[in-house]
Amino acid sequence: MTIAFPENFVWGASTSAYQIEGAVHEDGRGESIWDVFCRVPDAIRTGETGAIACDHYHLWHRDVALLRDLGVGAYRFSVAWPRIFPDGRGRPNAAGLDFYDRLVDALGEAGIDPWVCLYHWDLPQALERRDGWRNRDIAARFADYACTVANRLGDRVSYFLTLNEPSVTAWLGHATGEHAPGLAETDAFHAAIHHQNLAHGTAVDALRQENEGWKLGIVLSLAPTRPADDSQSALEAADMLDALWNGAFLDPIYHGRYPERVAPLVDRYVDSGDLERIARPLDLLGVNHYARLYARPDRAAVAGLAMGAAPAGAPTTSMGWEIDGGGLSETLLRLKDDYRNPPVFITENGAAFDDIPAEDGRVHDGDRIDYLREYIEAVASARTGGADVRGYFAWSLLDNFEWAEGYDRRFGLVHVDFETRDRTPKDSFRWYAELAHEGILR
Ligand code: IFM
Repeated sequence: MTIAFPENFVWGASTSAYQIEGAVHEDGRGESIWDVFCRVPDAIRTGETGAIACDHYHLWHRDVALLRDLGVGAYRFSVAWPRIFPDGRGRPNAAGLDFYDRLVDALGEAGIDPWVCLYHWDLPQALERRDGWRNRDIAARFADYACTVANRLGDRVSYFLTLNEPSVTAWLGHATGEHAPGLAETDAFHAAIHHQNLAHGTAVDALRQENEGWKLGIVLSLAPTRPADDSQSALEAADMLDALWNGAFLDPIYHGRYPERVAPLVDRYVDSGDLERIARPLDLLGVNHYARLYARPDRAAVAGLAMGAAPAGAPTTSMGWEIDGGGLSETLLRLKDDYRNPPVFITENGAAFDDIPAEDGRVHDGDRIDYLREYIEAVASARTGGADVRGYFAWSLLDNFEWAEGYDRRFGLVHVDFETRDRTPKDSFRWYAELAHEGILR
């Protein structure tokens, strides 16, 4: 079966700053919460850090050349907030802005549209010392930072995305403690939900004031939720997970209110005018999707429930995440039915597998090609069902630092040798290049 995508459908690839840049002490960059978290014993399964990562800070020319070979029309990357405001406030660090300026120029020369994500989890540690996402003041700090970046790059960049996956920051960073800043506290969890929404809305207002022509959006991690077993309590946990994971971010943005189950939890952080500000119209919604989420009650957990990403016996990636493109089409059709069918770009989708270079020096990752084909087919089927999906960005361009999992969860279209930093395009790279070139899924 072949599926033709429209000519203006955007094909892209995604990365994020802390996962690829390295150079954490260079050119005046301040510490981020991830630099600190990586030093906590056992926080990272492999004991590794993002200190060097793919060394993209030095090898970015090579990575732009790879993007050109891949033939994608767009590249989504994130700006490291602590490179711009090492102390969280004050005067911006010129060297940090210069780095992204050069990158944007090089992308322009290569004919690739830069999509700038302003926050992909690397909060300046200086702001964490002032209670990070627990402190309402972060909304103003974020809007300031967003305008500083956009005013520098926005003569060549049209697309700005505010936050990446606020549900993950709230949940893993503040409820389970698996991500930086490593908190597992009820109040922190609830405050982080609302203050991220508020930061998004405040930044959108500020950016619109600077330039009405910029295309603005947010990137949400969205997934259908399911009960982990057929008990009534698991069913309730799945409904609650849906409200906390999906609704807590979608509903304020598209309906101007929190879901019924979430409102009483965040109420005390919500001031008058907040919800109007969060609900300002957007140009697009970025959707990151990998797998459905399976919920079961867990009284000891901050959120009162625990989640997994696969039922027993399901085919999975090396993250243990279920492989089933049906979860993506379901997510997209729900956006159409329940959220007024916003213009959507899949800003992340992809799979980690245990890729090992073969004797011929190549990486034969047929499993990744099968995965991508299945999920891109799901995009096509949601489009046929009326969902307004306008683009797809593969996660990720490069193998990179997979947060608490370290470097051996390889998501890249390009294999990275973390000893030498050599880059080797995998078979999936060539497959995706053909798709991006022809717009035809085979
Ligand atoms: O690597 C992450 C990325 O930083 C955010 N979305 C999910 C990816 C895979 O876990």
